[in-house]
Amino acid sequence: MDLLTALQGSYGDAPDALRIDGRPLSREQLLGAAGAVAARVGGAQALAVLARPTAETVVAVVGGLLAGVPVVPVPPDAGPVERDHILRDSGAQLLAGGDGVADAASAGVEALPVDLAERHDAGLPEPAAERPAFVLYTSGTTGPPKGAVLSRRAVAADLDALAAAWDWTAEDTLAHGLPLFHVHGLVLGVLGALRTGSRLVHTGRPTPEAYAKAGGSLYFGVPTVWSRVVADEPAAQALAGARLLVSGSAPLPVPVFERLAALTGHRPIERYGMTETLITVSTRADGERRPGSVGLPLAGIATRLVGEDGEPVPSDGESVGELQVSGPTLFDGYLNRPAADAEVRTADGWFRTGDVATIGPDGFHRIVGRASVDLIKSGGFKIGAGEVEAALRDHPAVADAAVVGAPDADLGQRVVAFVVAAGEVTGDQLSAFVAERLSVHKRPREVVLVGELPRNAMGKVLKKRLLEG
Ligand code: MCA
Ligand code: AMP
Repeated sequence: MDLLTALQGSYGDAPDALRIDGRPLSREQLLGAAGAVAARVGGAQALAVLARPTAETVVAVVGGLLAGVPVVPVPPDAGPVERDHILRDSGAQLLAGGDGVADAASAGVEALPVDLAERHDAGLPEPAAERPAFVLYTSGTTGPPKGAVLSRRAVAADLDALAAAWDWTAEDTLAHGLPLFHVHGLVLGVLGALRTGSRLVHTGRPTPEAYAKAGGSLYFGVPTVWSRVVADEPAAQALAGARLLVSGSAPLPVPVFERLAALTGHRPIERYGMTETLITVSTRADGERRPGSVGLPLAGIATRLVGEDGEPVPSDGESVGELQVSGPTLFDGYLNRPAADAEVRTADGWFRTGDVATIGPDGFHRIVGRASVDLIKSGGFKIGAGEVEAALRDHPAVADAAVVGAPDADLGQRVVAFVVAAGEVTGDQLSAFVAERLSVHKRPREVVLVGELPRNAMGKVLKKRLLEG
């Protein structure tokens, strides 16, 4: 079946089937402009898209997908270190979006123009389901981000399973303002609308005021967004007319769940996933929505808990183990990184999430935490401590650095850097240095200058001790 079923079909000729940061777009416009992109990219190894939340970004992404060329979203605020890594690693020679020629020239690739007024019927056959749809860059504990290769089949399987779990249909209007370079905002938040045929309102930024005005029936947000929504009572109350509020990408604090339910009359859906597996576990539109729980595996997904000794952990709602998943939504592997790929797969073909969970006798899953302190979730963004530490060490006034995720009421966790200085430098300067080289959301929100870092006998930094202060 076609990946973009509803887009290709006859459904929906509204002039604002999509509204991206205020810009209306009909499906016919999207398909025509994307067809022109598809005609230009055909045969390319990959198409990088500087993924600002704009209609041009959506057109470029759909153009790549129509042509069967893997789409590589680049965070629009990525500094040269992160951007060049993504372009080099993915082999993308074409860059769409941003300031066109200027951005492409500074990145050393060719600019691919996107013109919303163009109309072209690419007339291309549907690419094979095994072809990669996306290469999505995701942070690991060490080193630069890895490119997760996601097939068209995996994306389609996940969207269909989510549509079934959430009763998501062409009658819905999906509203959100999440970034378009990750699974949440792009795969669910754009392709989900194009596959189900629902309308899409992208609010540009995920602010409470914008959500209140969006008129959605279905809303997506990361916990930071929901926590900001409940802090703005009128905005929260404006969501009472919606059908379903969905939270994901990080744990939704129970008080935020309860407050959202009280102010909107909707107990939010919580769902769990990863870039590498897409969304695998969720509560249901027609089922129980329990605070602190992500519910049941989606159709076609199997899960299990494994202890540190490699033995199965019982589903008693109390015993914790590493959550492992299998099913049709799993990625094909990390681009150019067979060793990293081998690390996350078990001998019998399951994916090791690195998340620690419990499963109740009723099958409900609870995510308890992460196995590694070196993966930080801040505002729903995954940030590898190692990548930020490496960026800090590139500063001439930094002798050593250790990065941790400290608890934060707004962001879930905030990036805190402990730095041993080798010269005159301030925390603000170091934070700005990271923001310029990597993405802005990876910058330390707090820098603590220390004389030395606590280490164990093996020389490993004792991060738990840093967190305890
Ligand atoms: C601040 N800014 C700076 C600097 N400091 N710019 C340059 N240098 C600096 N030092 C600017 C930023 O560019 C931005 O500008 C503005 O300040 C605010 O930035 P920031 O403070 O980082 O934003 P925030 O308000 O803290 O962001 C909260 C947020 C954001 C909006 C909730 O964290 C967010 O969008 N999260 C979504 C993450 C997500 O989608 N994750 C999905 C991963 P300007 O305003 O001009 O832009 S996929 C996934 O996890 C799986 C599959 C799943 O389960 O979904
Ligand atoms: P990413 O690599 O950005 O796709 O982030 C995936 C990670 O986000 C998972 O491994 C979890 O640690 C976390 N995550 C996603 N959804 C949830 C959720 N509903 N509750 C808790 N953690 C979540």
